[in-house]
Amino acid sequence: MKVYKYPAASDWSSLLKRPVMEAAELEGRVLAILKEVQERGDAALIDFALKFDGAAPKSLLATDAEIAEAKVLVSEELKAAIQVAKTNIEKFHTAQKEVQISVETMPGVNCWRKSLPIEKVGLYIPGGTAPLFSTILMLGVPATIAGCSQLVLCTPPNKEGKIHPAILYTANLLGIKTIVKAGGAQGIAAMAFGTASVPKVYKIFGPGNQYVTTAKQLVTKYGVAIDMPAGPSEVAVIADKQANAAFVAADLLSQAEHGADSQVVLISDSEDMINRVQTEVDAQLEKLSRKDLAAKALDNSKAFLVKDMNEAMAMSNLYAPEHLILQVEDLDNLVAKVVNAGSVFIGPYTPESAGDYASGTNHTLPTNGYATAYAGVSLDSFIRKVTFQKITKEGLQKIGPVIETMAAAEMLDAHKNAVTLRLKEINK
Ligand code: HSO
Ligand code: ZN
Repeated sequence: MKVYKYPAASDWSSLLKRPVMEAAELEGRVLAILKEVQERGDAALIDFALKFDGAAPKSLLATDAEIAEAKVLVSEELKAAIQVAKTNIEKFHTAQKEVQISVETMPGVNCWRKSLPIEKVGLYIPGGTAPLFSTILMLGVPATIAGCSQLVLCTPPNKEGKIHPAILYTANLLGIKTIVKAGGAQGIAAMAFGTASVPKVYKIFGPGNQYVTTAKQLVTKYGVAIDMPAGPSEVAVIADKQANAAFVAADLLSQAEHGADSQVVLISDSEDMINRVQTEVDAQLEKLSRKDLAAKALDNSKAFLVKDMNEAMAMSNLYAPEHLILQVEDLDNLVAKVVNAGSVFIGPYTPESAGDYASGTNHTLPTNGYATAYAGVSLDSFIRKVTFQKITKEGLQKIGPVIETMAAAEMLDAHKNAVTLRLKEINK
């Protein structure tokens, strides 16, 4: 980690810049994949699996036999852990249901809003170096609570043309019927356009590599919605002198191990703390199975020494991290000052891993500074709030003249007439 001591506030935004992706070249390659899938459907998916994943799957959809096999392969311990996580995520997301309230804005003018589920949703689950079956819980649980009627899951097959057992097990546990062996941009294309085996969906969710991210962005041009724009995963930790350096280091490393492009930021008002964290990071890194990936991420990571905790929070708010971890003495004071962050982890015993897996909050969060404007995935991401209104005769007599006056001023006669005709009939 490179250490920056007391950087001037005017330099903060350039110091906190995320690396930019080479978009143009990638876009061309991804567009070609989208086009192939759009034109050749299932046949293209099989060809791409052979080319990118190393095997052509015998069937594009996971079979009952494969699901049965996965149930045997997943340990009882893992099944029990998944169950606890699922229950907590269910509790937290069920509580997000809104009670429908009808508002009488004027006598006889009633307006209300109803949450309607998005009927068809697509969940992308990365395979690759880490099979993120926890993401199935984060997307599948709220989709089910929302009442989405069709859930389609796409994930890359391995070299045997199969899906990782924990992914299959979790998807089946949630009752997801359509589990497709298609990863990368081709998986996104399949859900966006539909193929003989893959139903077309209205909204696509989930993390992925640069191909997946670019594909998601591109299919929005075809009328498909996406959860949010995404970039590499990131964390900022604010730690003061009394923080536990080993805990801080472990949290930084847990983010760094996601990938070489992960972003890790430490902000402290204590130089001694920064030094101790560095020592701990070096020691803990050695023991990690993914130490090469984590080390690469750490190479691009930064530690900032700042004047005090106010400055630390101001810097974090400017960075708008996906995850923000606070390990400071005066927690309440600092928590109150959080403005921009995807999800906040408070105190020494709240590691990011808790939210990544099991505490109940969602781990699909805005990266790349989008925490300034986007929230993470929640129940709301799977519904549309549709407005309804009903006006009585008396109501229209009250509000009608207002509408007539405004329509006339906008010179929209037909709008005005829609009211005038009715008022004439009422007053007959
Ligand atoms: N930290 C990741 C989520 C995750 N971690 C899944 C482990 N598994 C992005 O929020
Ligand atoms: Zn994680």
